[in-house]
Amino acid sequence: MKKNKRIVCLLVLMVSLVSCETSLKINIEENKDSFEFPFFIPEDKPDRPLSAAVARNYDAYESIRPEQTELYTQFKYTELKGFDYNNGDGTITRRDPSKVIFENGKYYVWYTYRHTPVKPVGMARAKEANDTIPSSDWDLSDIWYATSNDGFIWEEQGVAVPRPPKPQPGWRSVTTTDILKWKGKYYLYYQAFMEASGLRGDFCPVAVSYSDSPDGPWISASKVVIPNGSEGSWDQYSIHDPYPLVHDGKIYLYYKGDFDKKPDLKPSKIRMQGLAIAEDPLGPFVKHPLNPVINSGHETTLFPFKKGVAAIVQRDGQEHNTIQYAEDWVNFEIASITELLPVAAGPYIPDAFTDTKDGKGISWGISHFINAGGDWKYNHTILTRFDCDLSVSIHDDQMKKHYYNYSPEFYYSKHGLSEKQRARIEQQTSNLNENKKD
Ligand code: AAL
Repeated sequence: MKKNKRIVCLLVLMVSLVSCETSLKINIEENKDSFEFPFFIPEDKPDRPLSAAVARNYDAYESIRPEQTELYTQFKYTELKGFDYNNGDGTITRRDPSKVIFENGKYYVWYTYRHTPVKPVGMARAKEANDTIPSSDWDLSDIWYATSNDGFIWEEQGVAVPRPPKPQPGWRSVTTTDILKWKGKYYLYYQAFMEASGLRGDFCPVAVSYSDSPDGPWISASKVVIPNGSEGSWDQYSIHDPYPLVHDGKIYLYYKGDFDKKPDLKPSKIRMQGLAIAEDPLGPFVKHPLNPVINSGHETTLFPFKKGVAAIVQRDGQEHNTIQYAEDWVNFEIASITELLPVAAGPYIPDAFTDTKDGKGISWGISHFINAGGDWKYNHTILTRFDCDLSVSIHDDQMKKHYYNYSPEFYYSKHGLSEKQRARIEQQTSNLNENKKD
């Protein structure tokens, strides 16, 4: 009896499946035009079944086409003139540039400057570092600055913020600075190391110096202005890449945290970005309760855009190689995906400090290339210029292409298999042949 029941149920199921498929076929046949996706893609999201991918094209992006998206761009790079690196022997580094500002008829940029008698020994050998031997590329550094009339040829002006004497914050190294102009005064925020980077990790808080002129003299506030988080919190060790903008009558300072360190994973840490807000440049800065606010990226690079703020998110994390946007300056969404993004970019942002409600975007700035000589034994970083079209004021089609045609040589020389990978593949092949013989 049970067997007959099962047969009957199976028969009923098959009949209903066939009729459902038939009705679907009839439905599509009768309404073929509406089911087939149209050749000319509808401007607005059509009221019809859409795949997740096509629905996302309408819901998540400004335009179906990246080339028509204001917050999409390619990036172009130009070698800077005016900076000497001792033939790349690792004793001089310039890196992690600030935003670029325009004052007194010229451009200004500040950056980490290391000039040590020897090249860095590396963070893993931080125990060997001393007053003249740097651990990392940014150990034993000061904040220097340069000026330019065109953004391509720079004149180095010298030190802006030197390392202060012990035990002041930054006595070991002051690095990775950024500039704020607020009520006619200038503020340089920077990482303030009190131990050689790598001894415990890349651990530091943020300190600040201020001046009446971009040419200094700079007075240290002699205090930590953005402290490390409480024990067990995501930013308990690293407050990196301080990046101030002005919004809503306040100072919105974005920064990076390195956390979740798991030595068995490569890389061992993840990096995300947080936000701290103050009404006074010397603090107190209140960290946003939704921190971290950007789930990827490495150095912070943001700019006011229309009502909100945009971010160049590069190097680390699930959403690296994206440009993101937050209309509320807190909740970021991906605006576009791109490549060859500038690393540690300091854009020229004319409306960075104007508390604008209609940000115009950016078209160039200074970024850096780490391990510029291609040999970690002589590790040093150089500054470079980048150009792009993330500006509502320009429309440069050459920046809106979406395909880089890399040469075969680029793939083979820079992205070939390692010996270990070749050995694994050869082993797989021989296993396959062995199995065939059996
Ligand atoms: C940079 C920045 C911070 C880190 C180190 C120097 O790219 O993220 O400044 O501490 O690397």
